[in-house]
Amino acid sequence: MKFSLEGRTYVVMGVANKRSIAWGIARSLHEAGARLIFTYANERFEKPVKDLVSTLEGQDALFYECDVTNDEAVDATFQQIGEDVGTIHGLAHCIAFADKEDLKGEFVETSRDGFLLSQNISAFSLVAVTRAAEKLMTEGGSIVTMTYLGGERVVQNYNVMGVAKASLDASMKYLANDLGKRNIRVNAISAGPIRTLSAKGIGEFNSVLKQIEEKAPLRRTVTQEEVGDTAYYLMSDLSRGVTGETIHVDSGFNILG
Ligand code: NDP
Ligand code: KAL
Repeated sequence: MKFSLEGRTYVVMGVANKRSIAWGIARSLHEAGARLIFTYANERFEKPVKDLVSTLEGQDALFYECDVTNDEAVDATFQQIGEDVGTIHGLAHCIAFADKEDLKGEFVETSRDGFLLSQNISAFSLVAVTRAAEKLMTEGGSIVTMTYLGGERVVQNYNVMGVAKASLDASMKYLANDLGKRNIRVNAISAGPIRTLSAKGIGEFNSVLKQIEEKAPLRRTVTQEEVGDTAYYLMSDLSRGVTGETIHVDSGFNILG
């Protein structure tokens, strides 16, 4: 039995399908008794997300469309959430995007538009949703974002997304400093590679997985469930003294030289 999150409400952003990391987080929070709110980028995803959530027994979830590139949409979404539920206790930000063309070859070839697009969706969005969500965290709260090792060091092909994750990681720390006085914590999970829709069709993904199986201390890749349980820890009072932190859920791969 988990430390209960009953009576608490969490916003989960970035469920695309059952393989999504956000879905692993949602299931873990659901098992702990939390009420969940889901956002998706556009109405195309409304039905698939609702169908998925209908498999969570006894979950009285709410759903909102929210494209994070649109300030009005972000503000309107959180205003509506406030009107519908009042207080929220946490938010999982599981959103990233870069143009496929910028995820291969040399980083030096990145275009201005490609650079700004990935920064906008993958890094600034954390600032925008935090600003809107914190108003609803009247009892304190916990914000968790998803990052990757490629923001700390050079990982082949990650390119423009690595620079976006470096920006996300720094944003996470500045936000933690701002919001700490209101007892709102902001942390990141750095996940090892997991086969999701985002990873689909990306060249060399299989060889990245193989490298983890061969070299990571645990000699295996990680699962959405393992990331979900770490998000649960960060959302719960078990982590009440932790903010501005990045927890690597990556079978220990990041410690290797
Ligand atoms: P998914 O493809 O399942 O999720 C990516 C999500 O980003 C989708 O739900 C997509 O929404 C959302 N998104 C993209 N653009 C927008 C937008 N403009 N507005 C709102 N939402 C948007 O992949 P993952 O679960 O792998 O990715 C989740 C997070 O985890 C990302 O930050 C990723 O960088 C990170 N991560 C992933 C790793 C992996 O190996 N998979 C490793 C480390 C970190 P929609 O479907 O509605 O378009
Ligand atoms: C070194 C790794 C290999 C892969 C390289 C780059 C991965 C970048 C992740 C980024 C989020 C992927 C995309 O933006 C894909 C996008 O261009 C096309 N896909 C889509 O539009 C789908 C339909 C939607 C749902 O996707 C999004 N994102 O909206 C990194 C690996 C080892 C680890 C990974 C995959 C990290 C990560 O950040 O996801």
